[in-house]
Amino acid sequence: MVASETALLIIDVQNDFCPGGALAVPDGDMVVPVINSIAPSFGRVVATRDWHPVGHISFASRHGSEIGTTTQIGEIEQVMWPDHCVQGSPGAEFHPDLDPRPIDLIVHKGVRVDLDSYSAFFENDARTPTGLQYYLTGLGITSVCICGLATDYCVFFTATDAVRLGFTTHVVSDAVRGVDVPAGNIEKTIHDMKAAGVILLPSADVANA
Ligand code: VGL
Ligand code: ZN
Repeated sequence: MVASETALLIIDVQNDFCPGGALAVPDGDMVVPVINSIAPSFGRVVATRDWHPVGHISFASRHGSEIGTTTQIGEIEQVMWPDHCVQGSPGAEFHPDLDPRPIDLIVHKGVRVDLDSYSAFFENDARTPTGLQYYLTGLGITSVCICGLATDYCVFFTATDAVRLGFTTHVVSDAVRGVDVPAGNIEKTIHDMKAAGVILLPSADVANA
């Protein structure tokens, strides 16, 4: 068993981020068996779902923009994504092989039509909390292990926010995959996570986290 003050955060293991999905992460489904194998060792497991309304601000279709470009919206540089993880759609469901039994709490993010959210802790205005911080601290959690999709977006922003909030923060290196938009972004964000104090850990070592 993992120490009781360490929670597992499973980020966005949803159909749209897996091969065949609207915003497919290369080999995104490969994280599923790894996550299924480690989740039962944790006393507390939280899963997030990207959960966008129709016409969400991150959808290129709303702006008539090209996918993968960026649009400045107020203070936020918003990447233009294909329509994905629309609330209640099959693409927004968890990958069918993800074992839901160990999951204690599901956090929905990106639910406001005019505001995106990559981090499980704060929306992209860096101010609006999802409430996850208070859930974890209220339970005496001081350390998190993060896995899921995508390394260079939701995993990256969740991990760097977790460090900023004072959690000892691990990313499970073989239980994440990235989109790499723009090219080189996975390498850059892994470098930046390490520089911020995130510990990269293979799943075989999670029991020692
Ligand atoms: C994500 C792009 C857009 C993610 C979510 O889960 O990393 N990436 N929405
Ligand atoms: Zn999204």
